[in-house]
Amino acid sequence: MAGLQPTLNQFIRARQQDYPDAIGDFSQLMNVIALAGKLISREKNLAGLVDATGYTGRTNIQGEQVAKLDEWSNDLIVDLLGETGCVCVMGSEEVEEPISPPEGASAGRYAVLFDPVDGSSNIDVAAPAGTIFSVQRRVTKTGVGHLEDLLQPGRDQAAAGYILYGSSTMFVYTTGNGVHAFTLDPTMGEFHLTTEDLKFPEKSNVYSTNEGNAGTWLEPDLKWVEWLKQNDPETHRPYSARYIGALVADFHRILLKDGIFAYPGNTTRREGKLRLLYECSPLAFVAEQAGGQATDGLRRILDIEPTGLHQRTPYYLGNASEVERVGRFHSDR
Ligand code: AFP
Repeated sequence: MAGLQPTLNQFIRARQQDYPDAIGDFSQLMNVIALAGKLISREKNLAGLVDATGYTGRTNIQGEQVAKLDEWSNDLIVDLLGETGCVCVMGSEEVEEPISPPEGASAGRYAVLFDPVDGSSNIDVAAPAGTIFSVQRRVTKTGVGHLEDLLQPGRDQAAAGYILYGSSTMFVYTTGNGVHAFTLDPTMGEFHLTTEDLKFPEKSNVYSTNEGNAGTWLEPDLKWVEWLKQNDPETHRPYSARYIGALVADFHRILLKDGIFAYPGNTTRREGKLRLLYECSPLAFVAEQAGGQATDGLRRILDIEPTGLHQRTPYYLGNASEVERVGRFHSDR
């Protein structure tokens, strides 16, 4: 029954006692991200009424149009995180360079990367979108705003997760001890635990990819999707296709129901579209903690050594056996 399950805050505080060096910074960070999620959720739900649909007229570092909600949410998260005193640097999809906490704020032990609104083109049509976040421990000793604190491999993440703005608003996170999901009760303004230690289901015959791009795909991906579509009931084929066009929403469905998400590289852009540090790595951490996998076709996403804040990677994410299978199609590439 809603309200009886622990709130996100209570859950994190209870777990924090397991960490001897915990001084409350981490739970503060999670609370601030959750607060941003509640505010973005409210803004998204009222989008047509509060001038939150459409674009600002600017393009971001990726050359993509900046949606009004992208900009608003980015500024909100930067302000909220910057004021905590828990961060030494932030990295956002919407900002080219590392972001320092404001002058006067103390520098904290964490570097936080985020995509403020992933799938923002869905906002105008009242479809799902999400926020993705990744928390790394600082590696530099002094100062703020260092790129080095952001350019760490995904396997070193202290925490990662996402907020899904769908028919419900969900907060899903991991600190490397399982994946936990919370649902926002908007009447209480609280996220309540809905699933502890979430795992991928066993069965899997759904694929999620933008097949409209197939004309530019490389041979391994063409052959893989052709295989998925063949009729062979013994191997549960053909697979069903599902694609929302917002990574968080596509991934959340797969995490709960089964399957694989793919955004391959292609002939014009070998590195694909999705960004390693604030899209792929955090969801890869969540996926692995839920018993799944994430690769670029050949390499484990969490082992990629980042070289740039906005670098991209081909991406295969989901049920372990499905990610292994697509890897076999890629093994001779
Ligand atoms: P937007 O934020 O510009 O809508 O992009 C969303 C996204 O980064 C990711 O959430 C989707 O999985 C992917 O792009 C969809 O890309 P395509 O429109 O090329 O399928």
